[in-house]
Amino acid sequence: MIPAASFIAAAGQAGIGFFTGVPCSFLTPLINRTLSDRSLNYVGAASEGEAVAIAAGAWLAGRGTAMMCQNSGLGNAVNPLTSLNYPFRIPTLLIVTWRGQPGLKDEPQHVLMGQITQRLLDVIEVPNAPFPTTADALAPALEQARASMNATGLPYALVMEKDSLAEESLDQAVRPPPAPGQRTDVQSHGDRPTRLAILERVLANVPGDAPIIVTTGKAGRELFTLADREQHLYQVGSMGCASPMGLGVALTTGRRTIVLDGDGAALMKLGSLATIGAYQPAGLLHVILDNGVHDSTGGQATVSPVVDFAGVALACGYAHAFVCDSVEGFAAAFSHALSTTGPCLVHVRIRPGSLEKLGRPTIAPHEVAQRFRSFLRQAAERAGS
Ligand SMILES: Cc1ncc(C[n+]2csc(CCOP(=O)(O)OP(=O)(O)O)c2C)c(N)n1
Repeated sequence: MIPAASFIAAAGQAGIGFFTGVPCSFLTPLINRTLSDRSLNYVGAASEGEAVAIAAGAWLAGRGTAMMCQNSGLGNAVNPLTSLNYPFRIPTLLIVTWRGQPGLKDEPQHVLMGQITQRLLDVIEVPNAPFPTTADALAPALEQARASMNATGLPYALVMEKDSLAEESLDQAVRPPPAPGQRTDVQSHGDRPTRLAILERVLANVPGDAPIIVTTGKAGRELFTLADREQHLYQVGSMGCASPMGLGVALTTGRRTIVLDGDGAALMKLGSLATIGAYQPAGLLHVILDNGVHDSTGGQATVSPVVDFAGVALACGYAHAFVCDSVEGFAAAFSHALSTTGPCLVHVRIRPGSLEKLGRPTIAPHEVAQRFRSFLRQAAERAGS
């Protein structure tokens, strides 16, 4: 059994200082410590997949990260681990508990995952080792994790048994409710614009030093076809992870960060809006390109026509939410949003369909990640932060 503070200090030595995740009772001391230590800014996520994406954003912005979760939550994390961290070569230290460890009396819902935790990590090519439980084992375990992540660019997992950590009290900051946000509706109810026309507006108006994270599917392909720039991060997989990645970037840099989401993707991880509203990243501008369908997979309807995304965002604590349905309305909303502080949503209703000759990013995901990371580093240097 080790004190959580010793683990955090050793992680710091290995360059890891950004913590996110979803609790598990085995993790309580570590999460309590990261919450009680105000210098650590633990980000509590709504789901483990979202936490993986938040950590990925923080890593792209220059932080060494750890994502803590119960092994049952590994299931929620598999999609971004395989389709974001793996192709983009984004490392994070996973601290995964071992509920249902064979021989340990545990609840029925943990039995199967307890039997397969390490095998599941092996299958998704996440090297893993037991979480250290003695003071002597700490530094070598973290050095091993650091060396592995540096060598492969991939996540590394420490699997934590019950009672690995000494008890820790909880002194968490009370998060004040955000001030009520503002809603601006500039809908004209005429013909809806194409996604391409809106992306052209984004490119025309976006500040040159603002990163853009774009959701999976045709939105990223269209943006790439219009312009391929170092500040673009095309999320070729990890559906729903654009906004939590944007949260990780915006919280880490404190700067303007643009997320271009789809309605299907936003619905897939709607909990991320709540995390964004709670953590109030000052520069996050979240655009939902809502064509009412899963356009990229053949146009199957989403439930977005019955969803008031602006209302959801405001209920979650966004500072401002715009609704628009024309190029002019979007241009007005987007430039207004760029001048506001606090998380901001622009919900633009568009028509389905895309460019006939649609390209695909020809640059490999891991190159996109490296390019985006150095763009953020240079932007921070230029800003003197
Ligand atoms: C986890 C996951 N589920 C399903 C898919 C398949 N898929 C790729 S794009 C897409 C549709 C995305 O819809 P939306 O966000 O509305 O964007 P649009 O295609 O309309 O631009 C789907 C279902 C996927 N890539 N990942």
